[in-house]
Amino acid sequence: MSDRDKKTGVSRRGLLGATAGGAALLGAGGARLAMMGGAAAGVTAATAGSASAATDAVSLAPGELDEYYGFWSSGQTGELRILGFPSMRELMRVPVFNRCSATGWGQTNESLAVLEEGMLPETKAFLAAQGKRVHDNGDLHHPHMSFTDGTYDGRYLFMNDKANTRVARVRCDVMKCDKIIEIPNAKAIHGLRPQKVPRTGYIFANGEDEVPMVNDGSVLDEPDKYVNFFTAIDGDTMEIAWQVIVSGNLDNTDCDYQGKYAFSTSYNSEMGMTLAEMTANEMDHVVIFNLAEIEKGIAAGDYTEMNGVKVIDGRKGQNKKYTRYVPIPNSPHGINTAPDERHVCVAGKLSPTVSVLDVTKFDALFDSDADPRSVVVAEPELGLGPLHTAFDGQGNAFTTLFLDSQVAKWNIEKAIRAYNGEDVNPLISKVDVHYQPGHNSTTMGETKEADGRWLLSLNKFSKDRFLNVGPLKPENEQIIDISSDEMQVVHDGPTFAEPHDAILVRRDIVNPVNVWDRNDPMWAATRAQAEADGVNIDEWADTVIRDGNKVRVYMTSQAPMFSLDKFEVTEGDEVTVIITNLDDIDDLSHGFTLNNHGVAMELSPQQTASVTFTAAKPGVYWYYCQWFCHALHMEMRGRMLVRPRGT
Ligand code: K7E
Ligand code: CUA
Repeated sequence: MSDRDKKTGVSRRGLLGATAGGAALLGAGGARLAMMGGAAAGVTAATAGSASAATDAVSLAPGELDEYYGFWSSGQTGELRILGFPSMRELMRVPVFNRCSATGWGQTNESLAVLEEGMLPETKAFLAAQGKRVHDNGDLHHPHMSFTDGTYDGRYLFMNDKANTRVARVRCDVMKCDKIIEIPNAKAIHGLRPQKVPRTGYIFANGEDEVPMVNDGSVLDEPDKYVNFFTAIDGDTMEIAWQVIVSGNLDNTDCDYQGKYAFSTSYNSEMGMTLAEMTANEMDHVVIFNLAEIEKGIAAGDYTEMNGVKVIDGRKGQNKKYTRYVPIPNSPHGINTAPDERHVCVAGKLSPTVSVLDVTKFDALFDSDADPRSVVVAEPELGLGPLHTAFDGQGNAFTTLFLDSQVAKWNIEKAIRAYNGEDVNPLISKVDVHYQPGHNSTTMGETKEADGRWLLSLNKFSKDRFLNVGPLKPENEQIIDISSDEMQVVHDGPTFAEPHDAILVRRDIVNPVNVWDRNDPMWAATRAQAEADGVNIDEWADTVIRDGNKVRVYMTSQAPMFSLDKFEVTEGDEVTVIITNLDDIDDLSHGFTLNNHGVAMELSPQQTASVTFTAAKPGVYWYYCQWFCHALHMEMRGRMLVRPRGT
């Protein structure tokens, strides 16, 4: 029990009671958990860190820079967050699947183009029926950077939207989203990972929810008609390369360091629809995808075209060239490839075990009819509710234990020896975290350059760790010093809904620009329109073009003024305001907010952005710059006159 717990009189075990009760509801799975409860006893957990020298290591003096970029998901907030690590200072929010009031993401024409470009036609029609053009929510779980030769290369970040079945890309040069695609056939993209070797390459994306193969509303309770999809996306073009139909719900995914295989955990191998059905089996599985065979199968025409995608049948019992199903206990969740470039750790969730797969045994699995379990080389019992595993690059693994509210440190090689009958204990130590951890992440830990310096535990509940802010509490992300075998919690970090995952990237890998390139593709369409209108948007512009009832207002910003301090339109006009920020000094962002029109957008140095609205209310409306840019920032404003129709 931590000091904190003693103070509040709330025991960690007591807090767990409620959650453990929840597990019991799962029936067979819960019973198994309860039975395994004592399995990992014998290792005492370290107490959580109190203020000490170690906490100094994560705090920075004013003006100092962090050693790592942290790229955080934000769950149902839908954005990507950038934190400095280990200070945990939030540096930036990058809107992706959400609507952003500050930057105009989801409102500017440039962002709408990104949001609409990769949308399926049926979704466009569906949204139109709701009077909308784009979704304004998303559920971003898994942000991962592009790789070259097994480590991060600083080009892109890729991420999923579980809520609306999308995959997005963020450019690391400007830290803006430039591509969003909706994945056909699949539903609820969850696990997502970029190919590590030779480069990214493919983005692997799991469809979590199974749906009837023909989902036209005529099928509900015919489980054999339900299917699920694994998708490979080309990370360079953001087009779908191929899909594989699989058995079972896909959860998380990862791939090897050889460029040959991707693999996904799958819960609900039962293909059940209710909680009881979904947890009936003691064993679910990991699906292994043979990339070369799938590519050959596609080339040879062994696919069905579904909604424009080439789909291979990789269901259990189908053509074994493409997939193999490895039985794993019990509703496995996280799947993480170790920096040793050989071992893959699969967290058991409802089983207290982590199953270790050896990728060097995968060839034999596909070449012969070997027992799929032959690729399992260890299965240590670590504690209750193992969800995700991170690595230190020195042969050790760190697994979050959701139900136990702990992180277990264990040694992969020792786990293999124990599995082979040797009398060794792979478990090194445990530490209490606060509370109920999901993902965890080590510095550079999902690359071959894992450096073993810090572990981040992303805990779902914060309970008593912060000032009470009402029934909705922040989550708590804790930093753990892993420089010695006794792990020590050195920092609490509250976060808003609901980061699942984060990656910690050495700062030398990430090198964004300070000022936009005037020829950035982000506003190529806007530039083409300006050229057609005979307006040079790279220089001072103050032109109003009338085109029927469409009005295009070109202006520029330069602290502390807009080139137009007024313009006139007529009631009912469709008005597009196009602004280039001519300032090219670091940090000199302006913005354009139009009063009582719900219009606001960002204009960073050398950026062009545009926004379209209908001038529906006659009158004078002030527009102003919403980024404090100059001593005369308040004076950086102008007027739009909307004349009544017919005047
Ligand atoms: Cu474990 Cu969506 Cu990565 Cu949450 S998933 S924890
Ligand atoms: Cu420009 Cu404030």
